[in-house]
Amino acid sequence: MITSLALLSLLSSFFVLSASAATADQWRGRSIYQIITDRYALPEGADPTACNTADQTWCGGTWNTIRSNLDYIQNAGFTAIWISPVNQNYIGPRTAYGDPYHGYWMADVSQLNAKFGTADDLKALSDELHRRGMYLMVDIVVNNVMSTTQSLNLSSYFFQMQNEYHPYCPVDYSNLTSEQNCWLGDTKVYLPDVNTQDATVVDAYGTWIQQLVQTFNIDGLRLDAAKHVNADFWPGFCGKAGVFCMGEVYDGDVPSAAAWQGPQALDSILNYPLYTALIAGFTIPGPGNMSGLAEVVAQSKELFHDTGVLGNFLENQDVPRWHNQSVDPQSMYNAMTFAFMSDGIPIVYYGQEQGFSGGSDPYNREPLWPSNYANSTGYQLVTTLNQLRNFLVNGTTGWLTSPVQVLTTSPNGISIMKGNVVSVLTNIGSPPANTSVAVYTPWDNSLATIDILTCRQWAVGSNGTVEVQYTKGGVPVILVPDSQLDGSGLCGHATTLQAKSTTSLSSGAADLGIQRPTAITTSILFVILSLGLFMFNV
Ligand code: ABC
Repeated sequence: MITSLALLSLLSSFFVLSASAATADQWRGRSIYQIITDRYALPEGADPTACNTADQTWCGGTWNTIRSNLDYIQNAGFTAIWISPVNQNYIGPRTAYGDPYHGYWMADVSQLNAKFGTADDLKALSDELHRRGMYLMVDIVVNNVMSTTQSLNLSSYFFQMQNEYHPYCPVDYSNLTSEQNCWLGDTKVYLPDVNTQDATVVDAYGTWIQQLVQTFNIDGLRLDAAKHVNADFWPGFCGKAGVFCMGEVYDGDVPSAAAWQGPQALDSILNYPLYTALIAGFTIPGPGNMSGLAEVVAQSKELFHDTGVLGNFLENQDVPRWHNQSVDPQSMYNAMTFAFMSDGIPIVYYGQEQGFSGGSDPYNREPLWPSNYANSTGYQLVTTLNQLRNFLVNGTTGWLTSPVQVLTTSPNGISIMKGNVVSVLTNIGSPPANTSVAVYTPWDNSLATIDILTCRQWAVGSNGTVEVQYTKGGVPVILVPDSQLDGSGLCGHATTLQAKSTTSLSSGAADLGIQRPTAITTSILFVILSLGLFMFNV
């Protein structure tokens, strides 16, 4: 006869499990805001002028300051956040690359990173996100630890046996075995490679990630340096985690990147092939390679297991800000519209919505607080893109799972259609231009459509053509049949989702009708249980 305690813990672990086991399908309709925890918000009274990216040191952001500034993210329509790694980092003298303010320099992963807060702080952040119907994605580093020397002081790590690490060799990127068994980093800061082929390591990592996910109710994982770990490690690891896994495969080539998505490896990867093609298509000045972008879309649909859950981004902590590579704001606005209106989960890197323009690491990790979290043009565009996408995900059927198709490409533009939404995008830039593009849509003549970004009416012409003039400059255009906007809250249409979206709705939940057990329901069920046990005198 199972004891009361065993039964209780079984039941409570069931609730924890059910509460956070977010799958790829539940993430498909989400929109992610990526945060460098140290750089998002300061505690009350902190000096807002003290943070200088060149110093490569801590500026003061924590899990608590994220929690107390979630409105800025939720009001922009995001339904998930991705935060920096949460585990203990190197503690020691400053290195040639400064201090581990970014969270990637692992020491003992079984401990939390006290620089960002306590276990209760991380739980509080997770609970507050879930109260708002938002998901928590945590960055996880299993490929390596960090060391200032080639010989490891094993006592400072989770794995303390020499054979649990691969011997030192620098990564040779032309050789897969070297990429997976040699050490990232360099001789100033070593990143000793963990032996993820070792059975003890595999088991310990499995138990560790299961506990971390359950303890903090994590909904998804961003897996650092995923291509530097043997692919067959991931299904077991993610199985143990029981949540959506998005791997970092820093590779712009579709065939080699696509090999990392699927039952043999990962649920998803960061879409570096799309990033590389968006840069080549939309940066000004730039190659303006729109046909290359169309090619990547076609190849991706053919080779990726599921383009709908790939992570679409324009910026992150490893690449220069978009505005550093392309000053004209319209180039980012058009590229961002592509990322939101195509297949995949849109990811916005903090500060992108404020037009930050830092260069390579460390200059692309600027503090956000000097922006005063302003309702900037970029912030407004992101908010509208999220509002439309959340409506298409929750208020319509079929948009999320209908594969994107390229309607037209030209040297200065590309038009895509997903579901019944046509996006006409260009790289001609801000200056008004006496040019236009004709887009052939499958729509009937005289169909009334609305451009979501200007709320202007557009009538479809003969043969389903829509003519886009650039007399006001190269702004993105998103056309939706007017009749399909009821309930969206956009362009004067009533809203049926507004109330839900700011409270409990999560893009996935609406579709699948799953409501997270709130604290109240859980405790009621708990009381019923303990009553039951009492009655049965178990
Ligand atoms: C520190 C300094 C840097 C200095 C570096 C040596 O040391 O700050 O200035 O250059 C963390 C910190 C960094 C820190 C590093 C090392 O640790 O955030 O500040 O840099 O100490 C992940 C994370 C990243 C993190 C680490 C390490 C890994 O996102 O933030 O860095 O934990 C490779 C890895 C990738 C890694 C990335 C930084 O390096 O694969 O996991 N990112 C080619 C290779 C890629 C390689 C990339 C950049 O170059 O194929 O594997 O990424 O080095 C495309 C091609 C790509 C090609 C790119 C360049 O061009 O398709 O294949 O990528 O067209």
